[in-house]
Amino acid sequence: MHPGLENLKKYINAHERFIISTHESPDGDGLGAEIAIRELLLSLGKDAIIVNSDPIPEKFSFIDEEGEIIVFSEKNKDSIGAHDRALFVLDTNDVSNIGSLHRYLEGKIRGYFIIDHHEGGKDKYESNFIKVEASSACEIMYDIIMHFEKQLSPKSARALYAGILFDTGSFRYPKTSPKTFRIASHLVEIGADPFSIYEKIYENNSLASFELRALMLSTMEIHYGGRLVLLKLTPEMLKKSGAPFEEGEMNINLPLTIKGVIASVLVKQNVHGPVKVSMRTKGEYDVSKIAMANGGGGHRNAAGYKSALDFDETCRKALAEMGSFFLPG
Ligand SMILES: [Mn+2]
Repeated sequence: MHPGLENLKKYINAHERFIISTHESPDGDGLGAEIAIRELLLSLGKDAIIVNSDPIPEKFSFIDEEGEIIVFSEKNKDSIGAHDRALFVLDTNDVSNIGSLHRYLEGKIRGYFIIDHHEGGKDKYESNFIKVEASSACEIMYDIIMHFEKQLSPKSARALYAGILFDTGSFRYPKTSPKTFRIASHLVEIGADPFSIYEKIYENNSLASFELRALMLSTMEIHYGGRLVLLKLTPEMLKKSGAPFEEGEMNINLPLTIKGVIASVLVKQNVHGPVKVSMRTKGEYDVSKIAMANGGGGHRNAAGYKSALDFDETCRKALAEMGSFFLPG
């Protein structure tokens, strides 16, 4: 049994009312895990609400079938009842990643508990539930619910399947294990439909997002003998295309479909947002170390960080850092 489970049981026993949250720009994994843990907590006789700092991206809106997810705002903050609640932080091991909600909750809530699968945060292993071998937070959540011997509703099965599908890149990233498939199989038996969930996540792009993709590809740079591609996502491209930032972010995976390319780097900035770097690699090229050295996090083949430099400086720095993989000595 994973030691995180004992920590979790103690935490649930110690509190009656909970807030569940996930990282900013929530994805299928964080959202799916939120829906499932709320169902678990309610079935244990607890009170639980889901509150996120950012709205649900359109393509993941199907996960919130019953409209359970509250988007934090100045208007509704007093109705959350923060003083009376303990926090669950899902799919990130850094509490501050939950965004504006974190700044509001600081000093008010009764405690926090992390359920996550990202690298880093080793100092938090002892008192939380962090399992880096897991493909997704949803995979951990499935284990938790099975441990409590609770029935999964079709709604939660669909939510967990969506999270696993998304975080494994459709069952292909390195942490996809035989166990991942066994879990997926069970979720399909309960009511997750692989075709419709895939379609909702991956075949739901707007025309604007296609225009944004064209803008991004027209400025791509090829480095290190064709082994690395640098993509840029700028506020100007977002304004010109009218596409949402999240849809531009997805394009980081495109260069890895080119023969010989083993690394894709995306330098991105939302309108009025900070400059960020995302890195994707194949094989042994570990970008989580680069991310952590810059105050970020992630996995071996997928990681990122926020940059303190301007856009062009960030591009130069990101390229130089990746050079350690490609340059001799
Ligand atoms: Mn995840």
